[in-house]
Amino acid sequence: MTRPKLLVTRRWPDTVEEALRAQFDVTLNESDEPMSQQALADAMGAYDVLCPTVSDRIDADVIAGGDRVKLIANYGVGFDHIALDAAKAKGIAVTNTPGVLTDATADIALTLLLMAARRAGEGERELRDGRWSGWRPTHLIGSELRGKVLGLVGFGRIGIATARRAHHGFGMKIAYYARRPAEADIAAELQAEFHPVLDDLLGLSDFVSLHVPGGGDTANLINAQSLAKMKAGSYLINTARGGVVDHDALADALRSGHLAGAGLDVYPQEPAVPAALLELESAVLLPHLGSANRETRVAMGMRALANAQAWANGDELPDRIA
Ligand code: 8YV
Repeated sequence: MTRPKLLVTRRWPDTVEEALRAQFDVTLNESDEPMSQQALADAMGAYDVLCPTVSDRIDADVIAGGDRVKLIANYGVGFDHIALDAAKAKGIAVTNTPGVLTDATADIALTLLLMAARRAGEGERELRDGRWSGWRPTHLIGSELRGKVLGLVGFGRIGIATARRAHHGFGMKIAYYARRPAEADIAAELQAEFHPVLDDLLGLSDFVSLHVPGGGDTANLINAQSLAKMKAGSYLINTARGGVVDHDALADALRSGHLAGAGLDVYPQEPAVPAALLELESAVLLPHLGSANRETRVAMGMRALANAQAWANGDELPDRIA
């Protein structure tokens, strides 16, 4: 029996690649470079299943490139890089990998929050550059976390996991902005205050952490006006999508000192990083590490494989988003 042809656009952990090969006729992009838009479009006519990542733009032109792909099994939870409407119009199913990267991403949100609050990146740079002149009472003073308000913009799986770490681990107070209030048990566990108006949340938070999906609805949600509503001396953390933040406005807010710091893991045009931010000591900048631990990257691959298997068996897709 011929096995379905499956294309993996970037290398995945070895164990996942082996598991994929046991069931599919697998082609891997072995190069360190992402595939071109043309190569992705050509793949639409050559494979049954396409497994992209956040670094592939599966836009309407790519989807129009051929008629063979029946499933796009994304390796990741966010899917703003995939033109869902175009996929739907062609009857292509799309899946993602929810749940398995919640803890890893929340860990990185806390990493950024701690690094920004305690000026850890700035300190390490100073030390490595040989500029550290020794301990002194006023050197690289950061902010206490206990008792400070962490405002979460979006209160889904990752927002809640971030809030749990901050509240139970660091004694922070939790407030959140979302479309609807959280389940009563979660709100009670975290003593979390619901704010249906974003500006209200921004105005009372010492730290703001973004956990909304990317895409048109949230593009530049955090812009010059919203940054102006944030408390003087507060911090912005983003592990969601780069497009949610206007980075020029963020650089202005950091430069003027209105914001004390920012911690970013995602950027609008990755791997480009806005030049204005690179020059600012108060910006902690990570290269999209949200899900980057061994266990999580394997679990993401296994979840994409489970979706591909379900598709091959004609079963309901566990994580169908289109
Ligand atoms: C992943 C992410 O590493 O899952 C997501 O949406 O942003 C990441 O943390 C990446 O998307 C892999 O495709």
